[in-house]
Amino acid sequence: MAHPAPSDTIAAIATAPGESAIAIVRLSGPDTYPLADRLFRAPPPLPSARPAGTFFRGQVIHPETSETLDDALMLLFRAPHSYTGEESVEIHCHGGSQPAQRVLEALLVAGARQAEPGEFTKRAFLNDKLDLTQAEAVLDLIHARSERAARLATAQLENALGHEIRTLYETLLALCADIEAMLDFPDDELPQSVPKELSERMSPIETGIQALLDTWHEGHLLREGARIVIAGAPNVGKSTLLNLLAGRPRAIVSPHPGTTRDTIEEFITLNGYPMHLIDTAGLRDAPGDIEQEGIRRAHQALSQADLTLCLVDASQPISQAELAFIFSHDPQKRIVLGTKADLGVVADPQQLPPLDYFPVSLIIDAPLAQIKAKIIDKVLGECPRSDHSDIAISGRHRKSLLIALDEFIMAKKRLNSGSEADFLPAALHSRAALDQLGHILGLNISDAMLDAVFSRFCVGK
Ligand SMILES: Nc1nc2c(ncn2[C@@H]2O[C@H](COP(=O)(O)OP(=O)(O)OP(=O)(O)O)[C@@H](O)[C@H]2O)c(=O)[nH]1
Ligand SMILES: [Mg+2]
Repeated sequence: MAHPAPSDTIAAIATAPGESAIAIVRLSGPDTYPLADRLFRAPPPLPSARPAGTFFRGQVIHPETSETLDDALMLLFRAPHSYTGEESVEIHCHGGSQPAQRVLEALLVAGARQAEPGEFTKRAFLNDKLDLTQAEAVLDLIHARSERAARLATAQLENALGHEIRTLYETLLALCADIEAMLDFPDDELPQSVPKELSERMSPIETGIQALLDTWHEGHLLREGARIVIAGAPNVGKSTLLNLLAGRPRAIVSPHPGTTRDTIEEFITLNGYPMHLIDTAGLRDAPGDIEQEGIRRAHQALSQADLTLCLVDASQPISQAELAFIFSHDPQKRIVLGTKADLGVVADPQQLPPLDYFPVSLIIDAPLAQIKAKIIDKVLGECPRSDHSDIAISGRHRKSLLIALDEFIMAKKRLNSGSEADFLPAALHSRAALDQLGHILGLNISDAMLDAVFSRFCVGK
């Protein structure tokens, strides 16, 4: 599906709102230089007569009132050597809420159009400056909540994932051509070994797709972060643990059971993985309305948890309700901590596998490093442990890869049958797999799919 080249000129503030030293307004499209000549007053030559890369000072003038809006700097880019691949300029004005807004409004009055979210990057994609995985990496980089997530996004921006997908795509493209060539052979002239050989050539592509799929869990963790819920009976030390992991007194801790009523969320990073910690109200048959609502919210948080830290008071016998709560969780998605071990360890949930229960004190020499290590271990699960991942796919990539793999397996089955009637379906399934790999790169992608990707961006990017 070819996408028409944009014919209008877009403008947007590219920096975050609020007080700052400078703010940047971006302008991109065919009318960039006529607009820059009209609105930017500086000593000659005019912006359009200056070379790309020039950065110079002037005043931004309102196109109708000639009022001076700001004293600013202008940076010039020329197509195709700009972020969008189009004629483009940046106006660096004073920060704060007014200057950039007034400059933007002047550009809109003069004929530019307010850019939609991600439209600059979308134009870069449409002008072949980036493939779709790189465009998505721009978004990942902006949203990165940990250094590791930023490193992954940078590697993807440098095309680590795009390169891998493109290699698979090109190998499969050649294979598709050979499968389709079989269809042109007269009935009995095709050597019997050909379908088998073609099927064997599929194996490395299948392995490649599977290897990429295996990176999804880590990619999901790095992009979305894990949701870790701290839960248990009242007074077992849930808020104490939240504060310990957060490194600050985020939640109120008190000896009175039922202190925490609402869910309390705190963001942390462990080993470079973003994590949302959620402290919850103690679970019990609640006496009051407010506590009942807190417990309802606790259950809601638990239903979305990637990992639950089930806390029990190790200095007390463990109740049937607590055991039932622990066992309601998949062992891969729970850690059972017995708190208050400094008061003596009484609770001994023998029914639990020995490695699944950790008596700790949260107030005397709390083994914070050990607790963190256990959390990371559980959250990463089967994820391959590498210090620096270059490739970890997103949900969109996974969806396409899963369909590609299905199509691939069906194509292989047809080829392996050796029956001539199966050659056409084999060719169609291989093409369908190829299309899915192409979609990851942004090839032959529908406008709706593109809009879905770019609508997640901020305006000005
Ligand atoms: N001795 C001892 N006391 C602890 C430990 N952990 C927490 N406490 C104390 O236990 C009391 C309850 O701690 P919280 O962290 O408020 O417990 P909670 O589970 O959040 O309680 P609710 O919000 O009421 O459900 C406080 O007085 C803490 O100081 C521990 O490991 N040892
Ligand atoms: Mg609490």
